[in-house]
Amino acid sequence: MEPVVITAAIVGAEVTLEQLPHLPVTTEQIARAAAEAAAAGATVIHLHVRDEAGSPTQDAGRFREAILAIRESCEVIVQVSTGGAMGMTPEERLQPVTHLEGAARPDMASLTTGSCNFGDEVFLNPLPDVEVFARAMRDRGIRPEVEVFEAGMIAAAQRLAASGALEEPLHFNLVMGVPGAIPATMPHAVHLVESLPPGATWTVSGIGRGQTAMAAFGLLAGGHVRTGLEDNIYYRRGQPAESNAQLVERVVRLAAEFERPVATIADARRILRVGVE
Ligand code: KMH
Ligand code: ZN
Repeated sequence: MEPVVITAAIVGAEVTLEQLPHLPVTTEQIARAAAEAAAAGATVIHLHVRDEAGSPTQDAGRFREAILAIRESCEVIVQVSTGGAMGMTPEERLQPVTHLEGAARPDMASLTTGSCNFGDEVFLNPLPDVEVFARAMRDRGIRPEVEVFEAGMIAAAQRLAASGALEEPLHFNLVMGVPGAIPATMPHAVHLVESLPPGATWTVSGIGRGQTAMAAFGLLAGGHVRTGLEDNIYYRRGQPAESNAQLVERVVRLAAEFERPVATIADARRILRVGVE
């Protein structure tokens, strides 16, 4: 089988320092967490950043610092978040795509192609805004990862591909287990994978309790796997995760059991079509 690309979502926007005091939030902590995750086997870093107080921000300056520090410390594909945090404006969320140049330019960016429940809140992504995001990525050669929190988001991505805003083949992240959105269960996972357009690549993020089962599903079904403190602050029930690297190490062990080699950075670039013709 194809090598598995492991993404580490090392910071997130919803996890607080009260919940997890060792969450990496400063530039130095983020660079160290990325390097440790890369050493453990991750080849993609899904990146959010925080301000001085540890609150989520989409400030381009903070992203620039973090991306440059990550690139100093390891060789990975940097994928910035355009989901940001609840309540941010579309313009604010798009800054890491529109405001970063040169060595700080990201390789990839997340792109959620619809709205959904997010706990008690609504993660709002009207399609006209999503199209602006997609075209901004396309104009800058930044590879989108389509974030799928509900099944209809796959069809919405195909509409954007039909209009030329997204370039095929598409790459998807099946985000399963956000409270109020699609649950992290096998039948839902199978349905999502069967709904993907031909030629698409996909990764799966099991949020919270669904983490390990969804990682195993991704490995067995020929997909790729995302893990990290953004998705899961527990290593197992009642045991807080020590680090992003600890979560990556578990995926690497599962991959060995299921005889999936772990992607090198060159494999990851080829599979995700990042920085290759
Ligand atoms: N923080 C969530 C509202 C993304 O990075 O694109 C959305 C999120 C998805 O994390
Ligand atoms: Zn994110």
